[in-house]
Amino acid sequence: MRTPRTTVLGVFIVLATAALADEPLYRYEGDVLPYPDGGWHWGGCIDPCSESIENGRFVLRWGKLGRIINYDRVIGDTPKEIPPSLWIEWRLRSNVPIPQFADDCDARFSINYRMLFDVVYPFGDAIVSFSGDDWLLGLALDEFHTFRFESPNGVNYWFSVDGVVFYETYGNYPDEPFAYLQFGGGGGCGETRPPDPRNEWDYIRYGTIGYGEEIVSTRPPGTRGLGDEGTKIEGYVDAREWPALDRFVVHFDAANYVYVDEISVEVVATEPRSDEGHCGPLHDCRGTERGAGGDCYAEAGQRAGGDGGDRA
Ligand SMILES: [Ca+2]
Repeated sequence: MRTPRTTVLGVFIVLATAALADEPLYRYEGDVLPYPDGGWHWGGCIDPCSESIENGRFVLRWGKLGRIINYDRVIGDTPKEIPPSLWIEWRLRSNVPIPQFADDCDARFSINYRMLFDVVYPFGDAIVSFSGDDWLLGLALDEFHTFRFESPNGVNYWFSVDGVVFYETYGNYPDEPFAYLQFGGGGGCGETRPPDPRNEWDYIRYGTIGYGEEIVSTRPPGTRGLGDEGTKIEGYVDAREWPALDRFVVHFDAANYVYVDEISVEVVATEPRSDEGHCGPLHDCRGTERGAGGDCYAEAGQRAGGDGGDRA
């Protein structure tokens, strides 16, 4: 006797166009101290400040008294060595909330690259630009967030947090044959300073911005491969088998360390399926592989109102 179950029969649509594959020039993964092993200059952490490596993360603690700590690293010091474009990405967790009347006393990140120089101030729940005119508030406190800087030309640049650009501007300093970055922190200040302020750096990476790398293959839930560029592919999704629809593997023709751009995924719920072994009332697909059965697959797409893509 079958046990009735209710799941969702859906259509999984992937629109794949271009993807970024950014070549890393340097990766600090938080598994050694930034100084002397990570290639940074000493940051000035002395008792009661402490440095440690915990679970692949570089952890800074300040004890009762905050003290500004800064680690510097040279990116390039001749025109030839300075990358033509630059991205920097870092993953940080802090338990220090932003205070009401200050915007610069927790973590910090500085970048000097060609015609730009700037500083941003991340907190555990916010990030603020040097001028204080740009910010992003309301981040989940004491959770990791991914911060990213990008400059395609050494003049224009922007910062984002978890993919959201909060600050975009341009530099107008002389074009220097020297580039460096700096990270550190101050351990918080004011009434919001926790008893044990802590900054955890999971990684800091930088490299040049790449464009147009090919997506070689992917297997989103229920689909049969990747269609031509810009085409939609559709598949069959069973909620019991794919509880995490936002996680699947994408293969590129070159290393991609940072993020995928312009892949959109749309999952359209169509109707509940009430009996294991049937694709709802559409088609009996027992004995076929999920997502590979041509008829069942096609009918599911039609019922969902999909445009059909390049289905066989
Ligand atoms: Ca790490």
